[in-house]
Amino acid sequence: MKSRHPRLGRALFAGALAVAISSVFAGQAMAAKPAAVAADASLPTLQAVLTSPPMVPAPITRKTPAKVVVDLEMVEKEMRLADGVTYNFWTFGGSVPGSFIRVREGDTVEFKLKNHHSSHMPHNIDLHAVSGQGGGAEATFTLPGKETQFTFKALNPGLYVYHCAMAPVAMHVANGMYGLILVEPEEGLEPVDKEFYVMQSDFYTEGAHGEPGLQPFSLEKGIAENPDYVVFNGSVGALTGDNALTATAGDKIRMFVGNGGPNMVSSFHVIGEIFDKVYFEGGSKYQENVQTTLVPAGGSAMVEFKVDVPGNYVLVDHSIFRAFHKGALGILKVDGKENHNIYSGQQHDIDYPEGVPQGSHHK
Ligand SMILES: [Cu+2]
Repeated sequence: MKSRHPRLGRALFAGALAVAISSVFAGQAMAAKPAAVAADASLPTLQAVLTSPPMVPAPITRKTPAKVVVDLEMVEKEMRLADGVTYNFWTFGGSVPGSFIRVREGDTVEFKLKNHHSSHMPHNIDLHAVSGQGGGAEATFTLPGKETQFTFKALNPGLYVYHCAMAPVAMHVANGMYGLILVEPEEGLEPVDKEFYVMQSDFYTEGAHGEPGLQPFSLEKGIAENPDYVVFNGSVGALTGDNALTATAGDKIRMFVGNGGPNMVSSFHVIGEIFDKVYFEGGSKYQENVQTTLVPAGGSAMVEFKVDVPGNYVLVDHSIFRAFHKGALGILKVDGKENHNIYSGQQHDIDYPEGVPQGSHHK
């Protein structure tokens, strides 16, 4: 282990990081393995296209593995959390959630993690798509102004969360350090008309929900699991109004849904739609005809549905106070042609004769 790690850890985090280092960094493997690097030399090298939410990189059309280079920069920045409310977010790629990464099963991923010079904290990354100690966390301990690198083979297809795993881990996650990486199966995913990146998370501020100004992180509320904000894509209204997702009746939609937590489990639901397929927990199997799917903290789901008729479809966490009082609400605005055989809209609103109320036998 390099001596700069514990020295910096004590300076910034006192005991917390020191404990993490002694437990997590113990047994850290040495750097590059020449044999693995030689094997990679035969693969074509591609630069990963990264996207900010709600955008998703284009589907992979390759039929063979590649060496994919990911360049991801961690940036600490003040951004909007709600109207009149800002927060010092810690980000992967300058957005919350972080940049979406898309690779193919069997790819060799050369991961370069940068920590912007303006950062105050060291960060790292644990990708749930990685088979290896810490998911890459030890290999990517990155000081401000530094770049670290490790390489992994994407062995398992699926939709995976990544997050910072620097102590205190919960604080780094609470500040916005998570995102999604999709490892497409070798055969690819079924073509759809629109793909979206939606990630839920919870925020803990010293002020109550809506209290204006720059709101500091509340460790006490985080420990108590009592969020002031539960949001999609990093802020209240990130997916409403001018930011609403859009589609046209007849479109087949795929949403890559993640949950960064740090605490809340999401009961993900789209009001007015039924998921034709849910690849639950981001895995390879799907369930059909699903109303609400659970997305655990640190987990994901891929939901697919055809929008049949126009309307505003509302993405919510169906733990419903969160939707209407804490921010977990987004809109999928669908235009196009009505089909009154599928949905009529209101057919009448009339008076009816008064009588004995229904259920009057219930005493
Ligand atoms: Cu971090």
